[in-house]
Amino acid sequence: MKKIAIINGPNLDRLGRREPEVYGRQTLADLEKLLRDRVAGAAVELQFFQSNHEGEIIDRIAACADAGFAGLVINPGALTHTSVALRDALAGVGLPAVEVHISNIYRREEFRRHSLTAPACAGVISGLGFHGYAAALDFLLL
Ligand code: CA2
Repeated sequence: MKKIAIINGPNLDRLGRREPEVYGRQTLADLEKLLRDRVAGAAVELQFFQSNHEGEIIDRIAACADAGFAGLVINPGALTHTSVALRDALAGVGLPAVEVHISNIYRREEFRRHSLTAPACAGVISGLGFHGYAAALDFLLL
């Protein structure tokens, strides 16, 4: 059984409730259903985690490594642009991670165009909405 964590950072619990023109109308519960349906019948266990707290996300990444997870799909939210601590956590665990952004961070404000966490990830998908999470999951299951 391959275990994959889907980690969402600050404010992503508000998905579908505000800024639908940027992030769409679907909620995190919709994302969970989409991904669970995608792996239905496969020997894959998905664990979903969202937190608005940097330290909790860092603790969860370490816990995933200790628990033998095969990889992480992570949307670090705004921590993408600010958190050396999160980058260090991703780099330190040695688990393959794919960074996902719902919006295309390269066509938005200047401060969103740089990711501190991306260099600690296998790759980045940005701007494809929920499809990005599905593609990231597919990659980790290859
Ligand atoms: O495009 C993405 O997925 C982001 O990671 C989303 C972050 C943003 O800070 C990044 O630059 C790009 C923000 C998530 C906030 O999500 C909300 C969703 C609905 C309503 C309010 C916030």
